[in-house]
Amino acid sequence: MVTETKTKDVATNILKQISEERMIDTIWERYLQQLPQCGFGLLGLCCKNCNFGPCRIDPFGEGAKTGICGADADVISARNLLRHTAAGSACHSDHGRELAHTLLLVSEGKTEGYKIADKEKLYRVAKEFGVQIDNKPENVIAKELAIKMLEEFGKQEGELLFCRTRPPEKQQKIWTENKILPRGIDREVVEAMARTHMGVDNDYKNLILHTMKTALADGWGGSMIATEVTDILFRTPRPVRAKANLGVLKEDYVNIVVHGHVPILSEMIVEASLDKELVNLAKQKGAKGINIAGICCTANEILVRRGIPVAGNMLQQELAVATGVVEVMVVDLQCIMPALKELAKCYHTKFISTHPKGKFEGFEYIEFDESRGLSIAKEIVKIAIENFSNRKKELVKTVSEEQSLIAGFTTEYVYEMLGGKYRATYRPLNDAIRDGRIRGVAGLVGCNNPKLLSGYSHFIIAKELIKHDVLVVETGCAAIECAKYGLLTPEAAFQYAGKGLQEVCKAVGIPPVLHLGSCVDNSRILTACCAMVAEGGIGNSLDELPVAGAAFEWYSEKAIAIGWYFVASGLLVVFGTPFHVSGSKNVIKFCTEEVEKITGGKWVFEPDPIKAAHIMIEHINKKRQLLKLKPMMYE
Ligand code: BF8
Ligand code: SF4
Repeated sequence: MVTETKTKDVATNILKQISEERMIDTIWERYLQQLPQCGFGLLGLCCKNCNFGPCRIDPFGEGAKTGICGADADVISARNLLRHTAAGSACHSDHGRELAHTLLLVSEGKTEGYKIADKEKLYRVAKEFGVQIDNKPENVIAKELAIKMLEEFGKQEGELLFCRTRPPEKQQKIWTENKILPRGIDREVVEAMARTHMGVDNDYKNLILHTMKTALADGWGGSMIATEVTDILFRTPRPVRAKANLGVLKEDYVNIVVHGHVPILSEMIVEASLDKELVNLAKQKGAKGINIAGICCTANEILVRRGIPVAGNMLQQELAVATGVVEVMVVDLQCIMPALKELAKCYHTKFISTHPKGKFEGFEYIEFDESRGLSIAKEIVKIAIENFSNRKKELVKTVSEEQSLIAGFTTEYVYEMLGGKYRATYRPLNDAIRDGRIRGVAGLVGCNNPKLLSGYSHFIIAKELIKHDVLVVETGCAAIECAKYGLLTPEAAFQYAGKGLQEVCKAVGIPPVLHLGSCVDNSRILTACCAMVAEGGIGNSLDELPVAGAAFEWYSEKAIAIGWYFVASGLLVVFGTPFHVSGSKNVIKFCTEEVEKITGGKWVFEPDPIKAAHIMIEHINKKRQLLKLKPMMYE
């Protein structure tokens, strides 16, 4: 079957074509095979929550208007929405829990290969958590912090700490008044599941309020913990040069692709690949060395901290294997397509899963364990080296596309970069916005989806935003996508940015599109927004800031959770395709209009990327007007 990717990424299109010639289906064929997709599913009007059902609502004709229990379109779609959000929040938060647990093990000396890499951050976050740090050894502080963080997951009463220490007062007040300030991370997810059981919560607005509470537990809870602990264990990123796209996979190297999300594994694989003995062994086998490349967000984690090349984003996972030069693809959790197992039948690549929570039929399983982290990583690297000679020459098809980029911008680094290390401040950024050099800031995050342009929309939107002097910050697969088109370079400012943004980028030497990390690092966007509010002059709360966000090509439930915590925090969020609730006019109205009266944020669903960019620009303009900021300098 001949299918189109709709992206302009040359590497993707070449390897897609190669796969087709080899009669190997990729996500694009499988997507076509599903068309037309089920209308009830798309509209959110299908319910399988009990064995009276499955039930479905007829949105247009004379068919049923309620399920067997009497649940109508509003209740069914809102329940589905809450379940999706709970799954997304759970995924991020469970990742955060793993990091906090690793911090605990490190503090107890029970790990191999890990250490506290960012002491300054350890002390800062420990203080924030109320850990007394005077005269205490570092490992004791780390232990107390890890325990307090782990308690955030299991808290039964009270409030999530970061929801009190970080956001502006107004957001805290809104959450308290509407009873959506999360208590414990796990508690909100469990409650989401309980509320969506038949016969519990039957008020769609109440269900959506809990949707926001569950999402807030992700953004200001699980994800924020994940980011902070990752920085503590593996150091806070600083701008670093690197390369992205499938061309980073080199024929003359032993290639290991790390795929998934939790850097506990990928960091150790990188560490192991530096081992002299293993490098020599690779050379003995005829390779020039060992090349690690990432896919998905674990790629972003090791990119922003170590400058490790990114092979690609989610949609490129199968294509990486199609180069025929991947000796090992080692995976942990999230966004790893079960389809990979089919590739194992064709290519020499060894697929290794490592996590008890994420097993794959057809993959080799090597359980990862922090107490032997480095040893296990070395074992995996060795398997890759041994597999180098098993390449099937006739299937080798590397591509040349690799693009330079700079990644590794953080909330902290923006302070230094703009204000100088000794006068850390957001003042220059706020001034640039106030004076009309920069219109505002937009967050472009999330996935790539064959339903839209397989990632290309991120480039279109980012280009349009920077042209209108909007500084863009990115995470996840959106960031990898824009990297491929060169937007993550300082030179991109001269090519694409408006005059005002260009001036700022030139003065500071930054790209117009800043890569902030993985999807859990969307928490960095929250904290950067808080820093902008704290600096003053461009809004006294998050909902007043001239900022907007999009996860235009979202596919994942995690993206729904991300979008909701931004909306609940007062921001406008654009999705290219709506989440599956369109069968309920009331739910759609609540998400796209009424919620704004509660949180100041709202959803927009817009399938045209240029229109999506202009919705964000208009929103930023509206906020500028409300703040009575100066007109844009060059308009
Ligand atoms: O967590 S952007 S496709 S890889 S879900 Fe997955 Fe989406 Fe990529 Fe990262 Ni995020
Ligand atoms: Fe049908 Fe209600 Fe059961 Fe859902 S909960 S399957 S709508 S009877």
